[in-house]
Amino acid sequence: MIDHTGLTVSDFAKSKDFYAKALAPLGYKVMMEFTAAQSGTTDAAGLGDTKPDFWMAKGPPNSPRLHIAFAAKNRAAVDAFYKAALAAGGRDNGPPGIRAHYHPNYYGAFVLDPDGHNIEAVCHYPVGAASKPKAAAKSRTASKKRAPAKKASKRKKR
Ligand SMILES: N[C@@H](CCC(=O)N[C@@H](CS)C(=O)NCC(=O)O)C(=O)O
Repeated sequence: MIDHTGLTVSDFAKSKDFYAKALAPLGYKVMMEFTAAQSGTTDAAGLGDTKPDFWMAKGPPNSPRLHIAFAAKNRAAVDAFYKAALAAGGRDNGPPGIRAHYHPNYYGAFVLDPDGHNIEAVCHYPVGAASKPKAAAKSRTASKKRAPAKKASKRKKR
């Protein structure tokens, strides 16, 4: 399980503004920020919902570009991300819609950030099942048969 991740950006102020606006529809905001003097390395900012799990730092942009996908609670949030990201200066890399080659309920949108990093918002839930992870998981694994659960072996008490 990933706790937090990050990327490097060439224009820190520009990218911070881009991500703050693009990710707002997904519930993200800038939660922490350090100057180079404070961190001892470089300017950095952490965005998140309840904790800063997505970081950006000023520096030569990662090459080749990174791909980072953010979870959206429903398809409307994916649409809103796409609109906000383009309005914030992102470049279109795939409008909101189903990508059935991933799975039948994979609804995503793709935008390139100011450095060309491929940023996505994705909702895995079927329509009407938003915010119900169990329903989404069921829809993703419906075709897979489960192996019968093994009985727990009884341990002798000492
Ligand atoms: N333009 C494509 C973008 C698809 C895309 O970027 N998919 C991701 C995986 S979900 C990917 O291939 N990332 C690799 C990369 O960006 O190099 C679309 O709209 O479907």
